[in-house]
Amino acid sequence: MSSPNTPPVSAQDFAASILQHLKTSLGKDAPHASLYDWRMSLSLALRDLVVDPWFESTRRTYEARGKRVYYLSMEFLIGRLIEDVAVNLQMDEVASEALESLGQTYEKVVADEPDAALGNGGLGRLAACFMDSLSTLGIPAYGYGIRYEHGLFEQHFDKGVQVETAETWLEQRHAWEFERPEVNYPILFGGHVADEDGKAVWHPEETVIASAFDTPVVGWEGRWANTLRLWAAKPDRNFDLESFNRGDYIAASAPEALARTISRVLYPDDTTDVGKELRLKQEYFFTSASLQDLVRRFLSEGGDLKSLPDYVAIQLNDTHPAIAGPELVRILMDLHSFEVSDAISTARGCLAYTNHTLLPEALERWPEDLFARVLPRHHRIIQLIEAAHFAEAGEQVRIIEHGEVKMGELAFVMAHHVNGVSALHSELVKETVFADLHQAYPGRIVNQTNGITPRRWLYACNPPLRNLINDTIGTAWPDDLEKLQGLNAHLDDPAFIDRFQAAKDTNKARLSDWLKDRDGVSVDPAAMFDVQIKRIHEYKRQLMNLLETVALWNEIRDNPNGAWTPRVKIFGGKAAPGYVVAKEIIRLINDAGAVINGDPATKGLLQVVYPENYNVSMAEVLIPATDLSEQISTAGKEASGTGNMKFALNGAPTIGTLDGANVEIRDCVGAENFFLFGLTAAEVAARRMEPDYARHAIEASPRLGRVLEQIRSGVFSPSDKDRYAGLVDGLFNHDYFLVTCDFDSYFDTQRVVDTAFADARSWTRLAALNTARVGWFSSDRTISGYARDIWNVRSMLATGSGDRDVA
Ligand code: Z2T
Repeated sequence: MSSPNTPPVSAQDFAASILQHLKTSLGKDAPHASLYDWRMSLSLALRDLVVDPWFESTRRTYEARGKRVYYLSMEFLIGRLIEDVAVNLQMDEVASEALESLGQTYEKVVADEPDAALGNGGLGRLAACFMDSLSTLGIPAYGYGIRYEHGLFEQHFDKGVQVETAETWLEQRHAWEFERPEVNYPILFGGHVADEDGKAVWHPEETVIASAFDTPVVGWEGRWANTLRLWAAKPDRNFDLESFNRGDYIAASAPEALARTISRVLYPDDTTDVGKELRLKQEYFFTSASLQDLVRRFLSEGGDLKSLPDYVAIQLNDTHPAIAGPELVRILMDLHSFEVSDAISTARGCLAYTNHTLLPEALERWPEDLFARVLPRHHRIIQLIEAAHFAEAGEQVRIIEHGEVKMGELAFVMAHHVNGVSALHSELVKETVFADLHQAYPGRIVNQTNGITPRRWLYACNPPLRNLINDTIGTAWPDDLEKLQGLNAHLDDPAFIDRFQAAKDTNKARLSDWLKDRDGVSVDPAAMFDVQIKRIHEYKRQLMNLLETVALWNEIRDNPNGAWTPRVKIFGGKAAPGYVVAKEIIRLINDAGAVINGDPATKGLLQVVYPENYNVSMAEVLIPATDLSEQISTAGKEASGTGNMKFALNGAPTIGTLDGANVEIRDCVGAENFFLFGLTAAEVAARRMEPDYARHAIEASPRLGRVLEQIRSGVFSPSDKDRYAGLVDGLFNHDYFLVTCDFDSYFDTQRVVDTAFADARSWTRLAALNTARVGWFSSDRTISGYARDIWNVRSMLATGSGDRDVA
């Protein structure tokens, strides 16, 4: 049995509910229903079961009048929801049984759901995991974001080159949301600020309407459900009737189209932001709508805005919603007659800011003239905020400088707490980007190491391992993940290790079938599945992985009778469309893969696989099937990583650097159980000071030199021999991410991995040990930390054991 609790509905009743929806919601009878019809009916039948817990949670929240959390995020990378909702309601087996009884295949219906890809990568997926944990912990919370019409682009390979096409998830009805046509707020842009009777008055020029769509987010065992409220942009009047009556239909619909562009598409840049006006408008659009909504709710319950910080905790997911500071000050000053200093301190009492990167190109800055044109009132308010900050802390750090508005500094100054996302990252935040502000406001920077929801990232995506864990330590672990430590006592039990291996084998076979069906690619499930899946970025060093792959290829060819450990190197990930080097790296992986995979000399020993269009659903298939997790970023660059946690939890040991949360994962699993290599963050900084460090590293490594020469000379691009000359020259001349310096250490450590993997039993023990020891990385732990250290909010779920007492 895999469901710990009794499902709320029998398979028979649930099948009846599905049929009812097929009839009344889809207008079909069973013989004529398409896969889409079945999927919608199943989704709606599941959604019905969420509504009661959702109402109940909302009712109790209003009654309790306690503090609520508002999580403002430009991105929510949700993925599919059928399995997620079914699992949280213990309805997964019932749903499957009900569909079978209707002649349908549950897995097929589940796979028909498009991914809700309203995010780029880690930051957006973290927001989705946090929503799951907030509900599981029973913390009254709202997620606020944008209902993008087009999520993250779809990736195709055309002769190995990434090509992007629009993602269209909303072309079909989205089963999970409830439209709230009555929840509308005007969002104002542009115009000018006039001084009227000593008061600054904003006369905006443009209005766009933010309209709400709510998705219930149900937690574990349906005990609690919060709301994810996403805003869609609409014109403030439907169309220009005058033009319409004149017969100028195109002109009549122009303002409508313009307004709607604001929620049209997700910007596909992860850590490389660009100062585009539309992006600024998106940020202000959803932030202003969210603040107007929470202030209205607070006032409608009779609140006095002076006490807003006692009732409202607003978390800014990076600087994208940092305009919340000046916007809340504006609402308090311009609409509710607060004095400047009261407005600022009240706003600061509500706001906290999470930093997700140290990469300078990702720290948002807006040209001041653009900013002042789009948000003239906020431009003035930021000057007031800066003046108040100078008075408080001295004039060391400016918010507006060199004709730019610096959103990181703004968010920092307007937040009562600022947090990093791993222990190392939070220390580096104090030492680097915000060193001066840290001096000025000691104690403001805190750490909350990221986490992942174990419901999606183990329970739902890995049934064989879930069942083994249930059989071994019982079923209390999904919302108390440290219970996995109970597996430690079984690590030396051969029967347990056999079953762990069998679970991994099942997952590897499933991945093999998936690759065959989807891409026609055959892989050997007995080989080591070595996986690197994440956005393509120079700092994440997919290029180093590829160089190691080529070096290994050379080595096998030189020594064909060696005792090689067969490997399948699996890559997955998208590059930002404008990121030229990242796209070259993708092409090189595909080009090199084609040559290596076609080489009879290494067949069965080395294979490169790069499935198109990596997304959340693909991760759910790949991660449970992984033998080796690649976490090889340049130390000091990956703020945390969260994929690293998902792999370890699913029994994949890590090869990695001392970066981000890798450090804490290694602490949990034990240094002897982690394949560490490479320079530390401090050594990286020192090495960059040495002249010609890359050239020296290449000269010292004949193995690396040979690989670079092969790539440069066109071994993998015979029809276009110079294709990668620029990429290789880049490594010689400005290898900012130290691929060359860490290469030998990485290669050597991979050979240690080869040897370790060859001993199947001890490798499986290592894999199981990973699962047993990384329960700390549950996002329930992370959210409990935010609740206690930053938000000062409490769980609404009374439990006898006090397990879920988060504050
Ligand atoms: C993102 O996914 C991350 C950082 C960003 O900085 C932007 C995006 Cl879209 C602005 C990632 C980090 O790179 C990763 O290390 C971290 O685990 C993740 O955010 C969640 O904190």
